[in-house]
Amino acid sequence: MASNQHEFERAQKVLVGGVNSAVRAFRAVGGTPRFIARAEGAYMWDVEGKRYIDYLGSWGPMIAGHTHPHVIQAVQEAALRGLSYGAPNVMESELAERLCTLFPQVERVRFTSSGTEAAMSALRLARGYTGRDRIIKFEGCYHGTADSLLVKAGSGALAFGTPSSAGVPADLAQHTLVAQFNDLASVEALFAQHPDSIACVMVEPMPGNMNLIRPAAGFLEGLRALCTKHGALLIFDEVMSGFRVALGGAQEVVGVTPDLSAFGKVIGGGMPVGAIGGPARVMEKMAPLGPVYQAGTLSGNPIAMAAGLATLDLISVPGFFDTLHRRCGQLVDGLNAAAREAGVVLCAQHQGGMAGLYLRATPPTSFVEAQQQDLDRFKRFYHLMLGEGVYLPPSPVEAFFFSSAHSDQDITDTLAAARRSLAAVA
Ligand code: KE4
Repeated sequence: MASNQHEFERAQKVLVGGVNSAVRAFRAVGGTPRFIARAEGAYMWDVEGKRYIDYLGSWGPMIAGHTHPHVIQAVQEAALRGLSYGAPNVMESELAERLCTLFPQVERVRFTSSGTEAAMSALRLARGYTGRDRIIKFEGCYHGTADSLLVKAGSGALAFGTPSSAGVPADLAQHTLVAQFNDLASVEALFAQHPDSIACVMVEPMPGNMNLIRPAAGFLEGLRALCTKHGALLIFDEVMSGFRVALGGAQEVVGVTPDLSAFGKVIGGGMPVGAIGGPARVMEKMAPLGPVYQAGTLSGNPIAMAAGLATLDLISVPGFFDTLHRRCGQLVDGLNAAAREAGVVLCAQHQGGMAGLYLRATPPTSFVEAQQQDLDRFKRFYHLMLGEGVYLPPSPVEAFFFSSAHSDQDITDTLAAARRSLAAVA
């Protein structure tokens, strides 16, 4: 009989930490990662045969649930036409056309194989377009693992207490200026200190990597005005929030238009896809038209394009996000009610199919507040829920994800599990 523990011990002999992405190692919650054997709809099963209601959703992509027939059929049909060409195929144009329709300021797209590549390439493009070296990012925001962006980063880097990674040369990191999310004055100060030398401001417009934090009224609008005033590009990293908080991402929710957008996760439907989008005048600085080099063997991979197109088919149905937001709200309202009933300091909030659960009295509005949680109680709550068959992201600084595959019964079962778990940690 296979066991998670056995598979974890086996994996650690050949994979660093037993994983291929640091956050999967359960370091923030302790215990043994679950080795997933299969997933379907709203569920995953581990190698021991235990079923979990999945609120990880592969960290965002699985907005229509696992193995949706429309996506699987598209992938199977594409696979029979070949797995990779290394040459243009029409599905790349189809998916790019969808992005240009959904995001009016996006006139040109470049696909990559990950969100990291998308953010990294957007950063290089901003530097190449402006001729400037410095960038502004926000403490706790995560944009993947490009060197310049692993400075006071969120997600696993934050969870493990290594927000600024080893191995990033100081003379590179010095060009990364760090501001505070929802603190416009901290951004103004950096522009004042470094006139005419900041290429871009890169931000998660609705962060999910220090857990879900809502932009304060006027904050993103202020970033837009500062970038326009100082000739810097405003880059929205919508790898997580895009096609997740709304079909048009956080920029649709807040009504602020960036210069460049980075996408990922949902637009691959579970397959490796990232994308950069923006006006032709900026994007065409990128190779082969311009001097900013960018390339990738599997960029625009036909299987990934097919999965992304099929997923966009599903989430573009009128009313999809209204329903997703309403039903995720039922879960969130239930969690808040359960915490009140149990007398446990826990709260939750959501936007579309992206949600945050916090071991504190109110949702955090800043990086500092996001750290002010009862981490010990979170660990206990996490493992109790896992034991109840509810799979949440294994970190207090990660958002969780609701899909169209989650049923009313799943919500009922999740809330029952939460009430039992809260009673045990009260
Ligand atoms: P990837 O390289 O992991 O596809 O994308 C990096 C990235 C960029 N921008 C944002 C806003 C992101 O959230 C991410 C990746 N998110 C993490 C979860 N917090 C992925 C999970 C992991 O690292 O395994």
